[in-house]
Amino acid sequence: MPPTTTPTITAFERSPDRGRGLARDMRVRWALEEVGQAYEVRLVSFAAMKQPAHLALHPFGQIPTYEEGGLALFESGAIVLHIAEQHAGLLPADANARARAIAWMFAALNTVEPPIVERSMAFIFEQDKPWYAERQPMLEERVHTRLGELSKHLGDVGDADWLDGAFSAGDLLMVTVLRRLESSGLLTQYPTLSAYVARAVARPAYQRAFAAQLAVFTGSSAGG
Ligand code: GTB
Repeated sequence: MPPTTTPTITAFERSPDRGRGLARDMRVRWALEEVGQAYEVRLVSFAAMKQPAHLALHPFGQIPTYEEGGLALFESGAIVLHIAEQHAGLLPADANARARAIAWMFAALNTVEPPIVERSMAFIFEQDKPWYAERQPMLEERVHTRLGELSKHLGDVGDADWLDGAFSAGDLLMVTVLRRLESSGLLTQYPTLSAYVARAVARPAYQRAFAAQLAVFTGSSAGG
């Protein structure tokens, strides 16, 4: 059942990605747009995220959070799953297809995202370390392994548009994960995956969500 009160999510007051839609509120905004659920956004600073009021919502002091009526949630995957369960459009009605779509949600966050994040964390924080030159090719190889497997899956299911039948919350999460590679150039080596991401980001709901988070950045830039 859709909520009776308008949900409120949290997002960075000033995102380090400069409005490129890479912070994890993007996936929540996108899910809400896909199902046509209006929402409000409370912007938080890095300092506010570590204060008791925010820690009461998010034990790790991060964004995004989601509040709706008496419910407060953290973890973008759990939030997207909650939205998908409340509304039609992001999970199939058939029980088996639904279970498979949820498996793709976990695959995005648990199997594909970790090597991507580990590679980018090393790129950002370890470039000056003596082990970086030796470690980075290994981290990159782990990303390639997952990209190759994912590309093969999409190709093997008959050049499918989406991971398993209709667009689902699994695709939504997977695309937000893959987008984290945009600036690395790694994705361009996989035309099937590049086309998959392009198809997803062309969706009107994605475009609305992207514009909304970009407006936060451009708005705050103009003001500050
Ligand atoms: N597992 C949690 C979830 O999925 O919700 C992870 C949440 C998380 O990592 N939140 C980050 C955060 O609040 C923002 S999204 N960080 C502040 C902190 O930990 O103090 C991660 C993120 C940040 C910036 C970029 N970027 O600039 O490109 C990309 C992704």
